[in-house]
Amino acid sequence: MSLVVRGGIVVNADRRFEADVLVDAGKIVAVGQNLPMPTGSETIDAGGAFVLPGGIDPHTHMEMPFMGTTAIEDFESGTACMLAGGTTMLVDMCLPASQESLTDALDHWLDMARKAVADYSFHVAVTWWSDRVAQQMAACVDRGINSFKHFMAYKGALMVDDEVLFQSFSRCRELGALPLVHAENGEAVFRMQTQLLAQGITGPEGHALSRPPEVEAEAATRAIMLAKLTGVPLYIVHTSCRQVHEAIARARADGQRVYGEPLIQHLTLDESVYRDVDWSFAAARVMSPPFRSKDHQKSLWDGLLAGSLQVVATDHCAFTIEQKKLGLDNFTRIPNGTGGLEERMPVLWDQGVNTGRLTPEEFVATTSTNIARILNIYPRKGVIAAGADADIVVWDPAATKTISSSTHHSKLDVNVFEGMEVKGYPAVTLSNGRIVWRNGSLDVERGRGHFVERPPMAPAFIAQALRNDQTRPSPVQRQVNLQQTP
Ligand code: DUC
Ligand code: ZN
Ligand code: ZN
Ligand code: ZN
Repeated sequence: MSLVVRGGIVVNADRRFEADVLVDAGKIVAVGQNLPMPTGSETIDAGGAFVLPGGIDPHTHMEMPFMGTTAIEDFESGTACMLAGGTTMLVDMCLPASQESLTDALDHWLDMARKAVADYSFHVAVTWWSDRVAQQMAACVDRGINSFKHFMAYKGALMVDDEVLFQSFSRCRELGALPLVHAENGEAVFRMQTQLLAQGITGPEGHALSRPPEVEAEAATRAIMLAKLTGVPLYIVHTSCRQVHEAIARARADGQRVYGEPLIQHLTLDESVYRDVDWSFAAARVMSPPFRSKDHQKSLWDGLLAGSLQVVATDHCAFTIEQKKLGLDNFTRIPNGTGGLEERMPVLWDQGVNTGRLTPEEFVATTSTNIARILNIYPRKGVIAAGADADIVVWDPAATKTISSSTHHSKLDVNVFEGMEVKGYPAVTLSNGRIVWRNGSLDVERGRGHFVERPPMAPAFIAQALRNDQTRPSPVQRQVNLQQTP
């Protein structure tokens, strides 16, 4: 069915302009003024509101088994709640069980995601190394996966050592895939947890004390150097502190493609939550990395403006208060994770655009376009243009809302943004050309989401590698060159 969004101001990452948007069969077919309307097409009157490309949240954990329990948001509830907040695609973390093959895990995640109501893709985690893993990574790439995740924390569970990082990064380079890291030094975290427990610190305040910015900075810097040695770009998930932002900025200034992803939670909530007298309030906010001080927050906002940080995500990993109670007498057992899928865009608009910290174009870049480019799905996603998927948000900058767990669409029984008043909210969301959110209500269809295949990024990587080889040989290449010099 065709449909036209009329009378809005289209905002893309590069510019904004008045235009109508014509949609047919799930795609945008034309963008312009006075478009001829096919007979029988439906009209959405944007009434001067902004018309944005649907958001992409590149970091979620639906139904993930973790820390002795399983995250409760599933692919149906997660993709539904995100549509209410203007996000039309998520990229979830596919986590192989111990020794499970990567492709079996991918099958398992594809199966779980069949009930999704909007589009999705996966990063696949590499948590140990063998020749078979190298083969399985290639098989994943053949199936539309172009990114692999590495946990440098969670000792005894998911944590990888430098051998795995070096081998997997090298393999990513061969395959044209992007390595992602959760950057925290898991050994240091484990030692500090042990010390804190020995001192009798068992509550949520211990969580933040055991994971200071230095553990994140150490791991991020190590990953950046390993990415340089192996000649591969790098994406650092949930960049939460000044030190990591500065390491990324330095690496970029030095010619490395390194990307940083602050979470909406880290941009707007601070470490004081862990000192709350209410255990449940504090535990509900336990995630890794923990929330930081205002100084770190400022650095993250500055990075979004400067372009040294590119993407705002959520790491949506939902645990109820009952699940959090697994760590009632030991903070190291509180399942790590918070929600934000539905709130990411409204909170970023309110705290970013309304405050003048971001322009609407920068908002679009950091919620959609940049990650579409980084993950090689642009311009299918991330832009309002003919040929793109019709994932569109009519954004009403005057709409107000008070965020609450009593009205959100997530399965969570808490909301870390509880009570926050935001101005700027989706009036209408389209997913693949279908109206899924309008007048404050969802109209979704189980199973209507598609798996979005992401092709490998080899051509760009090779171009980058050649440029590097001509101008600034990698350390290994430099050695080879020296040996060849007569
Ligand atoms: N951090 C979280 O808080 N939850 C899921 C995994 C992670 O790294
Ligand atoms: Zn499995
Ligand atoms: Zn993580
Ligand atoms: Zn995560």
